[in-house]
Amino acid sequence: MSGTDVEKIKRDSRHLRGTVADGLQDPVTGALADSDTVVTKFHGIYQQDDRDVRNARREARLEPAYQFMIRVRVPGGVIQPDQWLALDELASRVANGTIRLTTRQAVQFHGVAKENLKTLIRGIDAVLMDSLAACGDVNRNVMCHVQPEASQIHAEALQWSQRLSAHLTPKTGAWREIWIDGEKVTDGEPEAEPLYGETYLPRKFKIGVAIPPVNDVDIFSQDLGFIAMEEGGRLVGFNVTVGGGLGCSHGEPKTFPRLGDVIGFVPPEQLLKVAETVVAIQRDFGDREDRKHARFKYTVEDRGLDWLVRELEGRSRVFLEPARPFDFTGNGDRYGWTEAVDGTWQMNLFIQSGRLFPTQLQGLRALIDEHMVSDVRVTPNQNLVLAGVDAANRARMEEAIATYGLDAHDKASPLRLNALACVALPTCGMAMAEAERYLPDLIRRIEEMAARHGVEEQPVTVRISGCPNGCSRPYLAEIGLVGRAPGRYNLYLGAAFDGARLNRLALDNASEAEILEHLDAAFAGFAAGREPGEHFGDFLVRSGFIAPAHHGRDVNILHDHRT
Ligand code: SRM
Ligand code: SF4
Repeated sequence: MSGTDVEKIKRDSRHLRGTVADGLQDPVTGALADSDTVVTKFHGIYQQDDRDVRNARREARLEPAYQFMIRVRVPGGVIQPDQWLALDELASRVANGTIRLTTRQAVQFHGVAKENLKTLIRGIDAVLMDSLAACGDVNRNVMCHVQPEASQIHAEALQWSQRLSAHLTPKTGAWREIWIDGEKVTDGEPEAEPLYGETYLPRKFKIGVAIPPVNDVDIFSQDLGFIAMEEGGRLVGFNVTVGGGLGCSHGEPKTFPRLGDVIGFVPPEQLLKVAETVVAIQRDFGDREDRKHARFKYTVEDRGLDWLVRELEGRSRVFLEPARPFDFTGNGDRYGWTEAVDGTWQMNLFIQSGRLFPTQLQGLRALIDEHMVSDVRVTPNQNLVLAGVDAANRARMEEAIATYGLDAHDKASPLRLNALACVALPTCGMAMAEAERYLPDLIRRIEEMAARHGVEEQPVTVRISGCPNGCSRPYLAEIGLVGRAPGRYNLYLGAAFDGARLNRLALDNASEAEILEHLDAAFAGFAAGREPGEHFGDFLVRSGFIAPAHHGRDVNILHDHRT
């Protein structure tokens, strides 16, 4: 669908109503009208079909096995116990029995039939959650570093991310009207969208809040990023980053991943104004014709940072101060127990690819039923933190965690703990190759290889995506795989462990055997030539095994170390 088509659908949708309510009543098909599938994205609802049975159904002349993915918005990733229990119950009653934690700290249900959509959405509304703006051309789930009680600054940053989320949520009543109340607004424009207007943004928009030294939110991949700055234990403000984004398309050099640029510093009280103004700038200047050129990163790239700062300061009258110094050490999670400032404990569980299966869900239910946790938190790396645990309950909790197979961080290798996979097949309509289902095997093979070279204890980030959209942020991994076709991937190498440098194409459209052979050479070099404390990606760049990407445009330019 062209950008112009999507713009028309948005304009005609009467603030995201379309004909969704009528389409839900149609018993003849499990699908919605094409135009409504655009509208429902803004409601956090994606129409999909089970791709494992797509061909068989086509041959049997059946319509695809339509089903829906629902993404629940969870600003900062924090979920209250009663909310978690509701999500859990809905997963088994009206979805496919699993809960998928996402790379943006949200929660997804898969395999929901059209007739169950209302039940599911009403279920999340009943515990004061929603899915509005979890997808669509609006500001998405606002991310925040996930261990807010480690210090005061974490708690404040979380609050700011939740305020940002509330401030930038569309004002339309369509979500409530269609899914909850059922009352139709039939004519005219029922409510104002002061920020977004009739056509919302040209494209999705993403915001993250990072707290150095942890870059778990991958701040440089965000359209707009805020890096919390601390002085004497107090949050004094945020460095602002603009123009990050990762999605690109194979063979289309006009599309590329881009790292956000740090443009200055603002005190906390200016945060909402700055965010709102940047969103408005993208609303007014983003490309509304070509959706492949519509992200904010291209607006920034085409018009330049000086233009952006002038526009931002001119509109908001907020004047940026020079950025403050900061340092990141890694973009992964810290596993295991952490003591919070209030004396409680939090456990960061390792959930492979964020997929929680029924037994694990049962375990979480048991922990919550026994009042062992104050809340659960989805991390930016698809893991789960159990927060507010009493020191006295730690041993009992560890037992339950083992019984239900809830965590294996102490048994998993540093490679596995630093791996991410996007959903890909069988639900994602964009997938060109496997990701989540392939990750466990792929990592096992890389683990064996690292062990052969004696570097198995080195943490290395490995991220795999089923297509170049890059939902697992593969271009920020030391080893990135991006699907080309079934069983074939692009291999990218050399990103920085702290998420501050993109990687670069090392193999194009390669088989697993070719990838493993290439990685074998990389690990051999690393084992022989690394300096103390040096990370894999840094070594590959320093040793010339891979040329660095100085700009996002370099990422897809093949660099073969043998030539
Ligand atoms: Fe994503 C589209 C899954 C994080 C870049 N993403 C999709 C869709 C909805 C496919 C579609 O449009 O039909 C995928 C649904 C698969 C499924 O069956 O569930 C999908 N994206 C995901 C999730 C669930 C991956 C995961 O394994 O966790 C993540 C949900 C995040 C959330 O809770 O909001 C997810 N997607 C990302 C990220 C990472 C991030 O935001 O930190 C990116 C790269 C960063 C960026 O946006 O640049 C990302 N997703 C995309 C793109 C490419 C956008 C672009 O600029 O080109 C698409 C396709 C699109 O928008 O047209 C896409
Ligand atoms: Fe789907 Fe591609 Fe995103 Fe993976 S990277 S979830 S295959 S859109």
